[in-house]
Amino acid sequence: MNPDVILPPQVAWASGVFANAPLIRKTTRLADLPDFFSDNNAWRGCDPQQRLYDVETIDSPSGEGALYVGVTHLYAGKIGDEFFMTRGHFHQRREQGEVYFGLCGRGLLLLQTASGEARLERVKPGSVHIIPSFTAHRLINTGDETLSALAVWPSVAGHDYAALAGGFALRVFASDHHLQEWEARND
Ligand code: PAN
Ligand code: ZN
Repeated sequence: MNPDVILPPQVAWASGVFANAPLIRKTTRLADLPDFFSDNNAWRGCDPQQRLYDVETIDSPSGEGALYVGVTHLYAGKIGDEFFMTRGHFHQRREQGEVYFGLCGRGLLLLQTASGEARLERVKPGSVHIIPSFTAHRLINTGDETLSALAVWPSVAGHDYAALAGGFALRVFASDHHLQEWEARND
C-alpha cells in the first residue's frame, strides 16, 4: 500500500496566487512610504491608502537553514514619472542571499552592493534572479500590469531597511523617448 501523500502548497505560475497554504499577508500603501519617491508633491497628491504592493508569505517554520517562500504583487503605477517600487532592503544578515522568479508582468530588479554600485536585471515571466550575499534588492514595475515575483530566502536573513533610508543609487522613471519605456537616473 502506498504511504499517504501530502498535497503541498500550490502557486499558479501565471498569477502568483497561492492555494493550499497558510499565508501571512503584508500590504504596503503610499502612506507607509513618506520621503520615498523623488516627487514629494506628486506623492502628497495621491490617495495615501493606495496599495503599492502586497506580499504573501507561506507561514512555515523558521530557524537556521529554514527557507521562506513568498510572492510580491507590485501594482502598476507612477508617482510623478517614477514607477512604483518596493521599499528595498539589505538582509540583516548580509551574507544571506535570495532567489527571485518573475511570474507575471514586466519590470526590473535593482541590485546594489555595499559600496553603492547599482545594476538592473529585467524581470519577466520565467526570469530567475540570483541575489548574491551583501546585495540590496528592490523590484520596480515598469509595465502597466501587476508585476508578481516569487522569492525564496533564508528565514534567518532578516530585513534591514534603515541602511537604505537615504535611497538607492538609481531611480527608474518613465522615459520621454519613444524608443524606450523607462530610463534610469543616478540619485
Ligand atoms: C521579498 C521582499 C518583498 C517586499 O520578499 O521582502 O518583495 O519588499 P520589501 O521587503 O523591500 O518591502 C524579499 O526580498 N525578502 O527577503
Ligand atoms: Zn530580501
